[in-house]
Amino acid sequence: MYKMIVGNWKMNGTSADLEEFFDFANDWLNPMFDLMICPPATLIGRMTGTSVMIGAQDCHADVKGAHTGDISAEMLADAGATHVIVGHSERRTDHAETNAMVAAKTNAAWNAEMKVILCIGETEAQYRAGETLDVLRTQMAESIPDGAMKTNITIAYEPVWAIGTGLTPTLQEIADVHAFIRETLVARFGDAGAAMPLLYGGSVKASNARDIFVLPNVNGGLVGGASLRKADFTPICSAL
Ligand code: G2H
Repeated sequence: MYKMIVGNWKMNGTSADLEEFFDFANDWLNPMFDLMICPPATLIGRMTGTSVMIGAQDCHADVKGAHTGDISAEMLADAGATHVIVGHSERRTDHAETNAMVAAKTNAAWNAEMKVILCIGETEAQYRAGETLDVLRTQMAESIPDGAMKTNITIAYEPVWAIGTGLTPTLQEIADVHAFIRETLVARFGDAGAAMPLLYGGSVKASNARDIFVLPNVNGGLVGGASLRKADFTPICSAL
């Protein structure tokens, strides 16, 4: 099964941190899996020319225009990123991003010939109310555009209540949710849905990575906090 680990640095990292990362990244470069880092946009240009894949953390839905502080997919591609995360729950919360906006960003990324890592996940209240599958079904229906296939999209399941909290669903819950996501993708996209990579994200750490990564339909992890330090990230990469 295809395997990948994506480190999402969020709003962390300076050029000094990147130098430190490259000092030890060679330890993990393993032809058996793809390793991607999504640094802050300020560092994308500094990552080019290495064997680590480069992802951005967000893009605007427009190609250009009066959007102070925003960055288009075309600009991210021009800087050297091949992938972009869209729909991360922190974007949905901090910037009120809707499923429709996530779909528009996905199309913008595809138009710029970038690949998308599209995040879905339920809040703690939705989890407690037993609404997880309904929430995910709606998010997938409304935020994944027609035309999705393994060469242009990866779906990341990130329960919002597990992000940065140290909490994770049980292994059975992760397996069940990933099976549901797969089933839903296959129902809509057929063989293309069966082939799309699925990542788990939310408090992935050394102590749980190996157990999560062997679950069916889990092609790897989207790792936030634990991707920032060698001592935390190395065992996660070794677990794949
Ligand atoms: C979820 C994840 C990375 P963390 O956001 O996207 O973060 O691993 O810190 O929970």
